[in-house]
Order: sequence, then structure tokens, then C-alpha cells
Amino acid sequence: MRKLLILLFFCVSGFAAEHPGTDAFVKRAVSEYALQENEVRALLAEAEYKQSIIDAISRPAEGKPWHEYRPIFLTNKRIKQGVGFWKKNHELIAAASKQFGVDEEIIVAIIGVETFYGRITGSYRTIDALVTLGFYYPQNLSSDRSPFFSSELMHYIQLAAEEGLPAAEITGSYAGAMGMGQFMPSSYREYAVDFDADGSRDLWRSTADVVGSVANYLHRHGWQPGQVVTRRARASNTAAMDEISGYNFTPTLSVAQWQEKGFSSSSELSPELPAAVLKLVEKDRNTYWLTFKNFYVITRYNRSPRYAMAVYELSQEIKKGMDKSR
Ligand SMILES: [Ca+2]
Repeated sequence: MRKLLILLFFCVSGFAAEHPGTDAFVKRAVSEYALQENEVRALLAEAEYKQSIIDAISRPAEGKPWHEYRPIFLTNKRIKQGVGFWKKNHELIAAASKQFGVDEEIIVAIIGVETFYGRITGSYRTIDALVTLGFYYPQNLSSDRSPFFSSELMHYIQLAAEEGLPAAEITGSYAGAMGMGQFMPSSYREYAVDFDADGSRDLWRSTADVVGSVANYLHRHGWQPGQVVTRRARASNTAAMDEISGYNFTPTLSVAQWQEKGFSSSSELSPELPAAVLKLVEKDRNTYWLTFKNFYVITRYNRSPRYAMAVYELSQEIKKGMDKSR
């Protein structure tokens, strides 16, 4: 009986270490990406399923209405520390802004919203996050994002090999985002830059690399320096509310066309300027905004329009704080 129990124990623990989908993943890693089978298997065996990660993905902050979402990011502390971060790194930020053509305050605000200027980069092991979400994605959510996380896991393994990173030790957000700018592995591989030219792209310890990488990310997604991000709009009683998207902020209609549909804004805007319309849910009413190419670019960093609005508003408050202290 005792022997049987011991045998059973080893079987159960053996199975527990093998995540569902491991074989198919390893097969792809080897055939499509020429990764070493034993190394991939060893890394996956180290990864642990975390219920806390499933719980976290099931209730993201982006689900909150704007009037609850905004106060999380638009705090005096985050504004003040943004001014401090900008002053401390003003040469780096100015250099990145110049090289990549991205407004300085937006670079600062992104790092501020993502990690409080590098202070809170996340304590989940990235390998746990990507394996949990890639192999155990909850089926009761509106869309199955396991293919995305599985693909990010593949990128992560390649990134670790390319950059010489300790793949089983790195920590980040519950969704696998890493470092001061919270780059997903695919973004890290594609957009991170070695801005301090020391031979490696280090988004944990090099503020220069982080600032340069955030600027490069926005630049590569089409940032237009000095151009408008968003403007408050007025909606007429007959405005075409059904043409407002909750998730797609590609500017497709012009300011003039939106005006015909009942959404008007200040006269300084060129009538030909392409725009989208955003509705924000305030406590006792809705507000409407014309959003432009640069707003869309911020949504490439995080798809939530509330995220983009928080970044924009924070950037403006930090800029005001900088102007005051100059
Ligand atoms: Ca570097």
C-alpha cells in the first residue's frame, strides 16, 4: 500500500509539472523557431500555474468607467513625481524626443502610468504569467486570448536567449509585461533600443534604454510630434451615437464629417483632420471627445481608450508642473 502511494505521488507530481499544451508548444518551438527542445521543456517545467494571475486577468482596471479609472492615475503624487522624473532625466528625455520625434511629456506620462516612473514593475514571474495565460486562459471571458499569450511566451523564450536574460527569474506584471515601460516580449524584441549604447537593451535598470524604447515604440506606431491628441467635442441632440466605437480609434472621418454627424469641436482644428470620436462615462453624464492620430498611437501601447486618455491628461498636468517650476 505504501509503495503504491509513493508511486501515485510521483505520478501526480509528474503530471502536475507538465502543463496542458506543453507538447504542442514545444513542437512549434523546435520546428518553427529552432529552439532547443530540452531547454524549452526545462523552462516550462519551472513555470507555475498561478490562480492569482487568472483572477487578475478576469477583472482588469480598464473595465472601470472613466470617473473611477481617472483617479487611479491622475493623482498629485503621480504628477509631482512625473515632474521630478522629467527634471532628473531631462537630457535623456530631450535626446529621445529629438531622435524619435515624440513629445517629451508623453514619454514621461507613459512611464508614469505604467510603473510610477519605474518604482512598481510587477512581482509576478514572467514565465508564470505567460504559461498561466497561454495554457490556462479562463474560458468564461469574452474572448480567448490564449493564442496571444502563447505567442508572447514564444517571444519571451527567444528574447531571453537573445539578450542573455535569466528566463526563470524575471518578474513583471500579471500579464507578462516587463520593466519600467512594461513591454511585452514581442514589443521588447521589436521596439526596445540600446539608448545608452552599452551593448544591451535593459528595460529594468537603464532609464536611458527605457526612455529611448518608449519613444521608439510611439515613433514606430506613427506619432506626430507637436500634433493634437484629443479635443473635447459637443454632441448635438441628433448626434450619430451609433457611429462611436468603444475600441477602434483609427481616425477615419474628418473633423468636418464628424461635425455633420453632430460632433463639433473648437474652430482651431483643420476641417480635413482625420478623427475618431470617444465617449467617456462621467459620474452624472457622458462627455465626448474628438481623438486624432496621436491618440490612436497611445492605444497601440494599451488598447483601452481610458488608458490613452489617462496618459494624455497626465502628460498635460506634468507639463503644466514643469512650466511652473522652470
Ligand atoms: Ca543599454
